[in-house]
Amino acid sequence: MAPGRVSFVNDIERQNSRGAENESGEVCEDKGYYVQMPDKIGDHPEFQTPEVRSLSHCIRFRSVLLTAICIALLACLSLLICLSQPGLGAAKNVKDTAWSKILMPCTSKREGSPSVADNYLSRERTAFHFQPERNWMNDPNGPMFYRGYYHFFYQYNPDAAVWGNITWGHSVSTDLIHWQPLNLALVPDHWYDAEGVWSGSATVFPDGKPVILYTGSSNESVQLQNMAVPEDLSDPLLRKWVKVPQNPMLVPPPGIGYTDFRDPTTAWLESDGLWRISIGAKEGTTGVALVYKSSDFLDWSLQSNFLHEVAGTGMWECVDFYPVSLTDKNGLDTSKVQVNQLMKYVLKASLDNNKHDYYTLGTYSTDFKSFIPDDPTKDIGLGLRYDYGKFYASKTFYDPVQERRILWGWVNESDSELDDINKGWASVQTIPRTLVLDRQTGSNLLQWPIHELESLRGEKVVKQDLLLDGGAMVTVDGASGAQLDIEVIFKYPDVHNLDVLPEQKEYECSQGGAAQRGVLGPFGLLVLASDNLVEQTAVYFYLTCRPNGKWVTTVCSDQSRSSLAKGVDRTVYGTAINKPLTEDFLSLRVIVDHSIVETFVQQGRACITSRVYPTIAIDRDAHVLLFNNGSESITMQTLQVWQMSSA
Ligand code: DQQ
Repeated sequence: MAPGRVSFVNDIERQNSRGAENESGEVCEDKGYYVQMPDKIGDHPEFQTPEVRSLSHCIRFRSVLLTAICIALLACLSLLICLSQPGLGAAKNVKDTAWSKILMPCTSKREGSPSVADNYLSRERTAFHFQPERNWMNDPNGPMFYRGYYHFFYQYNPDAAVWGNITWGHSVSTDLIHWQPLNLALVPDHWYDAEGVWSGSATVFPDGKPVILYTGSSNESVQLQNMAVPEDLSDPLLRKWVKVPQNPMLVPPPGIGYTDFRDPTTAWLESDGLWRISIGAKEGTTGVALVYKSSDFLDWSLQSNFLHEVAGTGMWECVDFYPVSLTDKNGLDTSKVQVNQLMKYVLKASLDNNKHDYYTLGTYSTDFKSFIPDDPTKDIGLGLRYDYGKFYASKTFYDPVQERRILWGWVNESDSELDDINKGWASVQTIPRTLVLDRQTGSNLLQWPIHELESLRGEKVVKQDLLLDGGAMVTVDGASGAQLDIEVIFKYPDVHNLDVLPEQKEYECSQGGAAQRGVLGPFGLLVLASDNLVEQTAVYFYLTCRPNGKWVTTVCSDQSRSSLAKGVDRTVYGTAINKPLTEDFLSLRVIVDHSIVETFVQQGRACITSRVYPTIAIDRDAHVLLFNNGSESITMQTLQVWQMSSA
């Protein structure tokens, strides 16, 4: 079927120039995020008239009162039911229970605070991404597997939807998709962590016992490394953690600032029988990864050389260090690598300066105990990022059950702090991603949503072999929704047989985003698109050719038209991708979950995560379209769109 030819750019520009115009031609006023409710019944205008004392109003007042009492009683009852759920009260064998179903009335992921129930902000909560029921969350901490359960900890403010009073929240899961919240694992209750229990990692000893190392911000805001162990190893949920009397275990070493020493990695055991950990720091403006070693996990000594350093990159937060196999798809446990094993090491640092997570591939010198990047021009801060959108402070762990390495990343909000306070929550975590070396290129990682996510896939729409002429835009019928998993494959265009000369320039996604017309691109998907397209998030490719004849494929995620709301970030994210000549396709997997659009490009070679806040492209009013805004035709080979259930 040939798609209709429509004037894409003109339509969008016209719609944008009219501002927030709806289908009927009305200009939508900004009515604020809340429907204004009177504070108390007596404030209602009706109750301020002289008739307020009349019998009829008295009766109405009483019935209102009675209704209020009933609601309060019902609320108490549901609270009691909630408290009797595993992890919140009585200890049940959660393994035998369908948590998602049981906990839904109490912890429904989509439930906003009642005051915002009718407002679009209440529709921004995600349905299958990890997020606590309320308040602020940031870095993923200490993911691990213990006695049948995946444990996930996270930086959490139990009191508000903004950063502060940082504790470790704790949840458990058997599939990394459905989570049961537990009580806080670690709270600031000692002088050495009085200003916050900051990020850290879990290590599982060879005998199966887990331990946590974390940074405490002390009562004088000095960053100190501390240890906590489970109180009861027979509890598979590890609900109680005890801080060891030896704390603080490590203080900032000479030359390192008191506030530049944080986020211990998972420890790894080397063939000399010593444990090693790395801690992020900076020396002047040089970002560094320190290494400490220990034989007993209590007494740690600083290694004289750094694991790695890169001048000008500033403070390294949340360092991560692990091996990836050169030969097979399995993940590797850092403590169990064999001499002569065919592998590379990955070093990741989260740069405090620009809030991006950079990784680099290289070797680990067992003589010098230091990391040597394969390509110094692609070192930390210069080369590859895990994700080119909103993504920070990530952490991996080795899953011994399915022998895979899994990555979690913190996805902050990109609306205003006031919106976060009004929503009552802030931040989500990415869908956990498996990480393997890209054996096709040998020079980057591949990231892919864990296969367990597919258990949420429901109704499916498939389209095949569609020629998208220049300017085409095709609505994907039956694919509307705000909870979607989309996979699309385009045929790589015949670049040597073009009607028009390609552009010989570098392409920046921010140069007009999806509305800019080129030769080969932009083409891709619109998601969370309103009927009139005034709201839409575009994920697309754009191909250019350098003067030396080398083709460059760029992928972008354009949130500049994602929302009519004020005060939201409108950056167009993007990156050039490494596409070997042998690959004759371009693919996208786009996971849409209300306010997050997580994109995996070319089977995970690059990722872009956007936070978007549609105000009218909500639920079934959010549509999916294929578009080609370039002048040359593009062939869409296969499109699959699944509706996703809530976790
Ligand atoms: N967040 C933690 C720090 C870490 C930073 C504090 C990274 O430990 O360096 O919440 O986001």
